[in-house]
Amino acid sequence: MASGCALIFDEEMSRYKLLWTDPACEIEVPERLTVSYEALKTNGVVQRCTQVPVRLATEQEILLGHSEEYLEAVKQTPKMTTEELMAFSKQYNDVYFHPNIYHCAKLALGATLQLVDSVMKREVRNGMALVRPPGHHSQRSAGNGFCVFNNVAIAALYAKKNYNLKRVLIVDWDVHHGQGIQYCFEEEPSVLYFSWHRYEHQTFWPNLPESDYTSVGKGKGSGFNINLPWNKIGMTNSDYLAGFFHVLLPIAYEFDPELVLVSAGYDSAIGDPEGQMVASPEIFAHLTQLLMPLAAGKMCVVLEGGYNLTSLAQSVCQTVQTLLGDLAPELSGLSGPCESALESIQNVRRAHSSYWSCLKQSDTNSDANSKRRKLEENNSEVKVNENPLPDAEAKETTQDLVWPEPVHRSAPAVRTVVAPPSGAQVSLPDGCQPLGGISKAATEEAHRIWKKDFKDEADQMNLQAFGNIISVLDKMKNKEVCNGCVSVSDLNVSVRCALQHALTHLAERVLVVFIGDGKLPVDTSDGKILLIQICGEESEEENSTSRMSLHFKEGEGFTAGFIQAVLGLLLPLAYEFNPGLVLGVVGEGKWMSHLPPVWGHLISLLQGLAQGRTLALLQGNDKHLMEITVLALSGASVPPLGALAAPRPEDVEMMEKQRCRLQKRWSLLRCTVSES
Ligand code: Q7Y
Ligand code: ZN
Repeated sequence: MASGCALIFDEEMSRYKLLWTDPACEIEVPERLTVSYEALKTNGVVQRCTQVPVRLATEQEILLGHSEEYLEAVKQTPKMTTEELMAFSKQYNDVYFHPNIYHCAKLALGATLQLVDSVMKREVRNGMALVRPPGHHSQRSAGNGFCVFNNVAIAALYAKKNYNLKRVLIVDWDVHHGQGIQYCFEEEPSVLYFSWHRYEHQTFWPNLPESDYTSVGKGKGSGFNINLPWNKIGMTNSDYLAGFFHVLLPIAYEFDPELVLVSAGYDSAIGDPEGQMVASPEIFAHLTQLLMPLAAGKMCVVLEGGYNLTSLAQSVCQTVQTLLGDLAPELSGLSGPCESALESIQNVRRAHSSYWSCLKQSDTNSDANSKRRKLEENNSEVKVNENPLPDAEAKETTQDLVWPEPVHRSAPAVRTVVAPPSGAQVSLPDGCQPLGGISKAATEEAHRIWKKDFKDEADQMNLQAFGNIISVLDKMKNKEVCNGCVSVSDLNVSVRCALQHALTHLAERVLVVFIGDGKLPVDTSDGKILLIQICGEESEEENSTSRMSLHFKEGEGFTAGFIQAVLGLLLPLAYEFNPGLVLGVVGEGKWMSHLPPVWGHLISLLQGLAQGRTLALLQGNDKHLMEITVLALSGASVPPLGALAAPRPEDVEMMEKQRCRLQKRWSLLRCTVSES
């Protein structure tokens, strides 16, 4: 499996600038690139990446996305005088030309295509191209919004053509709508385009009606264009995560891309004069992390906007460090999305509900009314997250905002330790080691917990498991390792031991994700434990907001239901809970044969939590399950889930019941506005 992260950059792309006064264009400066690259160097990131040289895009490649007339016109710009360049620029909207910009635009596109080649040839797993000029606004016959050639749109066409790809996902997290990409693929079902953007009901640039959620694509491409408009400024980490959990990720999983391209603009980050949003640079670590399990990790990130040099450089570092496998930083203080974001999320989900089975709500069937009534009751006292900046004040304040510098991130050389069942041979990926012997201290602690809590339940086998569990947790505490996987025979006592030790020595809050039947003996009454159970049997009604249990039957629709639960329920709950440790527990059960692929994805997606601290406890001797667990824990990519069947209606209903029950306490679960 491919590893490594490509970084593609050339200083040459900083050698053009605005030569006259134009307030609309003055923010697009050469320093955007040099400052970002310097930050990567300072953080030791450049040295850890695979340096891939840029190249000039060929005319044939440019013509994949642009008309001959436009190419011919742009080709003339290197010879123009400043006056001629000014006049030339005026035909387009908010773009400036310079004698060297044609050269740079060919390098920007060439760099993007080099990245696609490196990833598709498996020379690296993923990578980032740091380029100028950006691309997502440029159109077949027009430059627009600082963009000359549409780097990412052409990259998708190039990947389809040269690698015979049938499904490419483009995620545009820039704060502007990449209308150029939308126009390019509007009728194309092979390219799924997702963009969120500052919109403010069409009052924000580029002021297009087609940037709204109602533009879902045309003809065969219907359902393959997703616009999530932000109608207020001041959107937060919570709003962005809600957009991922409730819109992009479920659709992306159902689409099952073979390649992910990111139009990575950082004008959506805090401090940006254009975006006026307040999401922190660290959010990009999480957005990246959440996309990495798709397409077996094949992800090409390409710079678009970003005009606050500090915020831009920090955000670029967060992105590349995540591509390299560094542990995601903590996101604290998450809550639900604000009412305006919720409205947009609900609208785009509804606009796409006939195209994606993950969005088909169970309340389109007969008992919709009772469900709606229940929803109303539950929502009546939901507290709504007020974004910190009222519109009027935000304009003046967001640019002077100060925010903490992101904390240093690193990953220990040995990321994962494994204690397989005795005698079993498990193949271990890079960055992964056997746990080995148990320290004296861990053995003593195992005995202490046994004597105190278990008396006659524990035996020699459990004592061995206790020792392993305590060893792994101690290594996590000492930052020797990041996570671990331990084979156990008795789940109940092992979980109790792990919780007991973790809550006293490692974490204030533990998220327990339990896949299995029966009841784990876990006391969730003090709020320090959040227990999410996914099992094969219907369980009794719950009323605790510290527990959620979901049951799926084996067979058709299992994987679809499971992943929908993970994306739309488990992850929002987990992120809002913000645990210091994730305990992933798998018991034996008849649905086990379907579990490993989707469990691998679950473990990968959970790596954004607790700074990657996960302890997996696996019951029984399923070698395949242990291997996929270890693969995901080590940060390697897991195999794609393939095309998903529709989740079963009764499963969707069960999940929506849990959302209704829990969204009052956990507002990141919300994906609809309050009904009043
Ligand atoms: C394009 C862009 C690409 C100045 C407002 C001018 C400029 C719009 C172009 C933005 N205060 N609007 O950022 S990512
Ligand atoms: Zn932008």
